[in-house]
Order: sequence, then structure tokens, then C-alpha cells
Amino acid sequence: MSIEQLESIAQAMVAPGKGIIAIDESNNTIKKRFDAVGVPNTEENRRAYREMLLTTPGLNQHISGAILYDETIRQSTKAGVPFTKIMLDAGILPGIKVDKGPFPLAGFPGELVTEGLDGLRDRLNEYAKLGAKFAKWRAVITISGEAPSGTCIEANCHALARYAALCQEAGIVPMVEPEVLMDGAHDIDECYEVTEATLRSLFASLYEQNVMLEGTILKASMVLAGKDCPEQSEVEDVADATIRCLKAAVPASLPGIVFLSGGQSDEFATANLNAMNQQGPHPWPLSFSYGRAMQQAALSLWGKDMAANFASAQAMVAQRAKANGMAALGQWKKGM
Ligand code: 5MM
Repeated sequence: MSIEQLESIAQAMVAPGKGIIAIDESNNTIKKRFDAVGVPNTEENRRAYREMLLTTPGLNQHISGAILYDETIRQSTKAGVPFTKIMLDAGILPGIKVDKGPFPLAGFPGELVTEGLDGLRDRLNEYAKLGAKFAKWRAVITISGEAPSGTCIEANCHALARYAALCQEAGIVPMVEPEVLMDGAHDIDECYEVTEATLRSLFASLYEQNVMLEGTILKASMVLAGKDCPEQSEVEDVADATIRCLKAAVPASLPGIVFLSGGQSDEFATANLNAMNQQGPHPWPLSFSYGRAMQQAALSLWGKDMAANFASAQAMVAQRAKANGMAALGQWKKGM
């Protein structure tokens, strides 16, 4: 695939007023989400839940793509239509999570490195045949005591760049996600420093591995105080710090940046994205690739009664997609 084709997929992912829904929870993570609402974590329930999300009427108005998990990209609706067909027919790009998750970084207690490079070329080729247009790899950076170490940042960014190069070889747009966790008592300044160092290391690694930025999407965490910090960040502080950090570290040739929600409330995640876009124009479109901030309200409704609440859960998904789509344009208003 040519760089122009990768570039046009990347641009479609961040088309004006559209963003990504992240539904790539591994079976362990979806178990935690299901446990919280009392849904047994069976393959059929996971399939039914993803069917509810992906068949939301009008989803394509504000959703450009969905990130799927290995099990999900192989699943179909109850009527037997593959999820990838439902998506492609609606103009929603299928994405696939290809990392194998974060593991302890040997020699650095408390720090994590994401694994999954072994056999990745073959897996990507298979996912491309299954319809995947973009992929995702998430690295986890923890702020705690002396962490993160430079070694942890470099190891994760090296893996992200190796993954991104393999994606482009397979004709798949890499979404690179270095998540600086909100867990901890650190303040917004510390989050800024760690995020900037991580992004600088990431773009240096992408350059070293010959990754074409024009065919790459960054999935970033916002710059904000840790969950246990006594001084929590206000929306304007998050927007100012995040934009300053991205401008300091992200090349303008990147076609777009999407944010993760990372445990923020639905409304805070939307308000932060909206405030950033109100400060624009920026060198790149800024949109969303939310998991929890897109799904949590719908999941708790659906979990109470899967059949009776199917349509109201879908309405909730549509509402969150619309709110975030408006925030991607800087046109969201509280209570919309
Ligand atoms: C959907 O959750 C993804 C993590 O799944 P695993 O923990 O099972 O690997 C995660 O990567 C997600 O795509 C991003 O963190 C965005 O989700 P949030 O909830 O942070 O917006």
C-alpha cells in the first residue's frame, strides 16, 4: 500500500467532527467492566455487547472507526453478518489492538513494558485480510516515586516504533498510544514533564525506525494531575498544558491526534477535548479515541437488562458519540 493510501485512512480517522470508539478490551479487562454491572463474562455476552455498540443507529455520524480485540474482529451479529462488514458498510473503519499487554519490565520494579512484537508481521497480514485498516498498541507509563525511568520510556517507545513500521509494511495505519497513567498523587507539572519526555522519545524512535508520520495517528493521554493529587486540574488547565506539551513534542506532519479518556468522567473527557479545540486551529486535528468515556453509561444500562435496554443503551452510545464529535469541533456545550 502506498503512503498516500495510508495517509487517506489516517485522515479519515480524524475527519471533522468524528472520532474513534475503543472497544478493544481484552477478555480480562472486559471481565472487570462486566463484573461492575453484574454481567457474566461469556463469549456470547461479549459478542452481544459489541453487537449492541456497533449496530447503534447513526453511529457513523460521529464515529470514524472502532478498535476491536482479536476475538471481536472474528465475530458476527446474531443474524450472522461479520462485524467488519457491518462497519465497512457504514463507513466505519475496523481497527485492531495488536499488543499483548503490559508486563513487568525486568530490573525496574513497578514499571511496565508492552509485549507483542514476536510474530506480529504474520498477525498483521491476517488482520489486514480480515478487514483491519488501522491498528493500536498501548504502552503504559507509570508516575510513582522515581518512575518512570528513561529505560522504561525508551523500551516502550522502541517497541511502539517497531510495531508502527510493521503496520505500515502490512498496509495498516498504526495508532501509537503511549499512555501516561492518571494513577498517583503527582501534579499536572509532573505529568507534563513525563508526557513531553515520552512523546519526544516516541517521535525519535519512529524516525529511527523509518515510520512515515503521514500515515500514523497518535493516541495521547491528556496532561492533568494524578487521581490522588490534592489539587485536581480544571478544564482550562488541562487544555493549556496538553496543547503546550503536544506543540513542544509532536511534528506537524502527523495527520491527527486522538485522546484516550484514561478514567476521566464522561463529561470531563468531553469538556477537555472541547476546550482544546476552542483554542485552535492547531497543527493537527484533535479528536477522541475513548473507551470508558464512550461506553460506561451504555454498559451500565445494557447490563441491567440486555433485551429491554438494548435501544436505550444504543441511544446512550449515540449521545456520547455526538457530544465527543461536537467537542472535536470545539462546538460542545454543557447539557447539550
Ligand atoms: C478499551 O481499553 C483498552 C485497554 O484494553 P486492555 O487493558 O484490555 O489491553 C485501552 O487501550 C483503551 O483503548 C485506551 O486506554 C482508551 O480507553 P480509555 O478507557 O482510557 O478511554
